[in-house]
Amino acid sequence: MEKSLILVKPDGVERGLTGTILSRLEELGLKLVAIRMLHADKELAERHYAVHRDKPFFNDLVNYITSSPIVAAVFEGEDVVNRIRKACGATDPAKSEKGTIRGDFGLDIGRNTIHASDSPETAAIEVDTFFAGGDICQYTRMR
Ligand code: IDP
Ligand code: MG
Repeated sequence: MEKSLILVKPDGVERGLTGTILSRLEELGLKLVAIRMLHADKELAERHYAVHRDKPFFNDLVNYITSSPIVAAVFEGEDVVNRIRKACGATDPAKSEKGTIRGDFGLDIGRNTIHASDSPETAAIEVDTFFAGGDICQYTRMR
């Protein structure tokens, strides 16, 4: 079954939005299969954002995601990657629609509250960055 890795970023955790964000995803009928809180170090952050290594905002990105604890979670379900990306809204909160997580809670393009995998292939790599195989739980999601 398709998986997606999400991170509640420092601005989400610090403002007490973790539960709200996880609820929004659970309310889509998606199945939470792994979750942990952590304070990412530079090495982990650079690995997670490796695809952005050459971007001008790379250092800001790594500094921000390592500045305070985050919550990493894995959701599972049909078309889960696309469904979560839609629920997140556009990268820049100024451009994301109301009713989306970033549209409702994002502060600016850096502090945009949530990370979500952008393809099933990326998700598989990102899940492995934050979780061990045995961390992924199996159960039946009731509606
Ligand atoms: P995404 O999170 O919507 O997938 P990406 O393009 O993968 O967006 O960028 C990763 C993160 O880097 C974004 O969530 C955002 O916080 C940050 N970011 C993206 N573009 C910019 C930019 O132009 N300036 C500063 N930060 C940016
Ligand atoms: Mg991305």
